[in-house]
Amino acid sequence: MGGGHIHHTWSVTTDDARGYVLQELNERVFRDLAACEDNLRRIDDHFHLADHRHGITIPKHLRTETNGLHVSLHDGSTWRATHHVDHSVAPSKVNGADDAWALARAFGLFASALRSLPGRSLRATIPQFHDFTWRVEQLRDARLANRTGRTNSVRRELSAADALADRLLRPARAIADNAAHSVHNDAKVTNLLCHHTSGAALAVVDLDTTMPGSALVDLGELIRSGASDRPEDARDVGTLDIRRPVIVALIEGFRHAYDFTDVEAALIHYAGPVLAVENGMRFLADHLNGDVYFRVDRPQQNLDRARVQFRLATELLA
Ligand code: GN1
Ligand code: MG
Repeated sequence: MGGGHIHHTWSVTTDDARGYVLQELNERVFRDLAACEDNLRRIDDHFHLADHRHGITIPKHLRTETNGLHVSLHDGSTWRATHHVDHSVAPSKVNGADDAWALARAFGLFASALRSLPGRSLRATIPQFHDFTWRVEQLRDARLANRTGRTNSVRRELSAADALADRLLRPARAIADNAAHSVHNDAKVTNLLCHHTSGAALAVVDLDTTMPGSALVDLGELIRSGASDRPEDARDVGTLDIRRPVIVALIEGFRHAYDFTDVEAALIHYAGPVLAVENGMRFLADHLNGDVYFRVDRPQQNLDRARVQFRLATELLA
């Protein structure tokens, strides 16, 4: 199954017609697999053992004989599997305002459900994952290191990143400072499974970054991934527009299921731009570093991804 930039994913059907999703995990990105596994077990229990219903679910993980969720092979690779969610497909984009409302509500329900997760907080699986200032520093380091000699060719994108980051530094800090629960942290629209005919949201996937964070980050990811109907790596970025009714519906759908505090509500306007710029800086840094983090199919792909994010942020702030 294509789509994800980090793990490798296969759809598997056994001879007795049972469906599974099998993943080889990327341990360069997820270095603390024990933290991932610990979190995932608790999240899986919360959604599959809890007697109350959350209105949204996650795929059920297969357990090993020792109740583990991962299996490491002799070659050092690590794998896990979930049951296939019946009748589901992953959306490639948001089709319109009604669709947007329902997809955002699903992530709102997910974040709401995590509020009642029993016990201690989830562990941080990737430290500083949404630390905006750190992402600014990583981009600066990548530019100075100039490992692939690409720095000169992306001067324009670097100044766009600088200007946008300056403008968003304070709201980004405010979003992080008000984080109070665990959230998904990678709530892009393609991390949902929907019913193949009705389009209804069925399950949230890609749970490795589910850890403490801000629900505004989830809303921001939804906005930056759903605002346009063009792909994340679109090449003709000058013609990329955002769909205001879709954005309104994303906000309303999320809020229908998740109660923001007043402080958070005042920051909603910044969620989309902050997450667009954060992702843009990460894509651009990876382009400068030689595409070592996000999987690419072609040499300029991370640069195109970065340009799309900066364009989206500019449009969202206009
Ligand atoms: C990655 O794994 P995937 O493709 O769902 C990334 C997210 C980015 C996203 C951009 C662990 O998500 O943070 O927002 O790409 N995940 C990780 O599309 O870095
Ligand atoms: Mg994914």
